[in-house]
Order: sequence, then structure tokens, then C-alpha cells
Amino acid sequence: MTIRPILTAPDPRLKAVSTDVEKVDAEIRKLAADMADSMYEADGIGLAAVQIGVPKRVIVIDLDQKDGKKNPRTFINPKITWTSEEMATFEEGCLSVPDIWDDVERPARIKAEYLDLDGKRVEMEADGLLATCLQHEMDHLQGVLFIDHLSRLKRSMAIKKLTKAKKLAV
Ligand code: K1U
Ligand code: ZN
Repeated sequence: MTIRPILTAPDPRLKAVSTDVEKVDAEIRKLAADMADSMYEADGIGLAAVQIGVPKRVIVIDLDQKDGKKNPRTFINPKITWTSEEMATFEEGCLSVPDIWDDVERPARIKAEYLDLDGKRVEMEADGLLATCLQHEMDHLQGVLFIDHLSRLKRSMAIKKLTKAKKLAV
């Protein structure tokens, strides 16, 4: 089990645009396993590789964590192929934006495709929290945080709070 530290805003490495995985090999499977360990340790439901400083298009999500049961899903080179016109609002949090939660509106339903841990292409449809979480994690792959969806005032208040918390931590 390897827990890797999760970067927190305003770390500039979170702004990196992640690149496609060329081959799903042992190194990528180890990265996905480390990401899952790090996500569980931080009590998260999702994590993008860039959040542990690896700007590759890899995401892990586990929405079924109950009674210590673990069922992480890995999405490699994910791509959204369709979004609904209907929108949905969820209160979002982020392991890279600690202690800040706010409502974000996103398409309610999406279709996506990705590679699984065997390198097989998978097509899927998602709604509810899975659709929200996938869009949130795919934003990370573009260097976008959920606070970038908030008003300028809310975003600058959030950055101030995060910067102050970092200064107090040293
Ligand atoms: O990207 C991340 O940092 C993961 C993030 C995912 C997410 C949460 C909510 C809406 C959209 C995306 C998190 O896991 S934040 C932590 C969290 O959700 C949670 C923590 C403790 C208990 C319950 C939930
Ligand atoms: Zn996040």
C-alpha cells in the first residue's frame, strides 16, 4: 500500500494539463493502485493522477464505500462524448481544496468512453453523483478546479482561505 501526498491549491502543479496514457502497463496499474490507496486514506470518493503530481489522464472513483468495502473504478484516457441539456446542481468538495464546499451546476447526464486497467475501451452512461464526480475529475485533467466554476468573489475568498491555511501549516 502506497499513500502519496495530495497537492492542495494554489499549487501550480494542479494547473497542468494531463497527457494521454500511451500504454496501459504495470506502471499505470501501480499508479492507479497508489491513487486508490491515497483516495481512501483521505476519505475521498475520487482522485485524478495530477492531484498526486502525475499529469497523466488517469482517474479513480469509488462511490460504493460502505462498511470498509472497496470497489475502485479506474478511468484511463476518459473522454466525454455526450452531455444532456438538463443540468444538475451538487455541493462539491475536493481533496485539493480542503474544507471548502459549494454548489456547482453541470450537465445531469453524460456519456463517456475510457480504457480500463486491461487497456480495453469501455463506453458508459452516468447520472447523479457519478456524472458529477466524473466531470469534476475530468476538469482536473484540464487543470480546472471546482472553485473555477464559482463567482470571482467566491473563488478569490477560497484562494485566500487556502493560502492562509498553508501559511499557518508551516
Ligand atoms: O477530486 C477530488 O478531490 C475528490 C472529490 C470528489 C468529489 C466530491 C464531491 C463532488 C464532486 C467530486 C472528493 O472526494 S471530496 C471528499 C468527499 O467527497 C467526501 C469526504 C468525506 C465524506 C464524504 C465525502
Ligand atoms: Zn477535486
